[in-house]
Amino acid sequence: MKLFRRSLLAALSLAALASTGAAIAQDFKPRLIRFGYGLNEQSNQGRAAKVFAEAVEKASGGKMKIRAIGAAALGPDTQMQQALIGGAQEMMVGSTATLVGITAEMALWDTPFLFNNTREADAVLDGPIGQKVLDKLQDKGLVGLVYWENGFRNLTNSKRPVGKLEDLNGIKLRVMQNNVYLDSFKTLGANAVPLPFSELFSAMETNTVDGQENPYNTILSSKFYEVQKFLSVTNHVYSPWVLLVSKKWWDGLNAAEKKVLQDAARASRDFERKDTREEATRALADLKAKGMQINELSPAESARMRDKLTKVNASIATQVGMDLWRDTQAELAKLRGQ
Ligand code: TK8
Repeated sequence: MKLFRRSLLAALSLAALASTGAAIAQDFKPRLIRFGYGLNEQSNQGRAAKVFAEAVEKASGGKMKIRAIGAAALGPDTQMQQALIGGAQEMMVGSTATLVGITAEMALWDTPFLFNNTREADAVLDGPIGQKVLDKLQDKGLVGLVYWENGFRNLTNSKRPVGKLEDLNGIKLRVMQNNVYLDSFKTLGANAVPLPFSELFSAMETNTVDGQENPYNTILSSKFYEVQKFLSVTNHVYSPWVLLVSKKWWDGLNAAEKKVLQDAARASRDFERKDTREEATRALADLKAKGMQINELSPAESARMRDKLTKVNASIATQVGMDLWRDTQAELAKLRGQ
């Protein structure tokens, strides 16, 4: 009888092992993970947050539960970052641009026209350079898991069509809260005003600002077309989002729990990029149908904008460090077959 019981137990634990893969069920403690983000549930960010949540719950046998909270209900990016650092919130996804005050190396991603296309963006962000920048977060109390795509940014405003640089003169333009964005748009002649994303819609509605810049997906999902008439196709910078974990909380997880989050993060990244790109290909037509007037910049005007913006590169290089800047340029040259 005793022997029988022992072999039954052995068989049961073998079955448990088989059903959860390498990890054993008791490796997962019940955990509630507050995961904040800034856009609404119907956005690309919201859809990918859901995919992440489902992947985590499934891989942990329902033990690790993600409570995804969108629309900046837990506060704008900067506030959530502080909550993560202090351990009052477990996870978030947000713009790398709002992290520059914490980790200067993040300014690398704000370099105007750094990437020519998403192939270059994926290669650099997912490669050693992207990882190096993520690793810098650790000293500041944050763990960066993966980059999602926010996308190439385009300019909108409610004043006038912007088809050349001079049209930007005096336009009150909301920018993300960091010095690179502020410098970039001042250089272009706009009256740049830093504001958190969560305050942007009402600032445009009340004409506190005239315009803003974001990828097509966000202009669509945040209904900016309701308060912005003109869209200029500038593609002036590729913006990543970054999936962040509170280091304080992360350090209390065991290896199996960390692996669940890392694997789910990668799965959500692959889903998010595909989903975002699909939506972006349709979005311009959708925005036109919603009544926006689209202005394509002539190649000559694009080149003028690009030239002007290269003025900010020197200060970005100083901010992120010359080694990182040079490594990135070298990596891009390699990717471009130069
Ligand atoms: C959402 C923001 C947004 C960003 C911005 O929280 O602030 O304009 O592009 O995606 O992170």
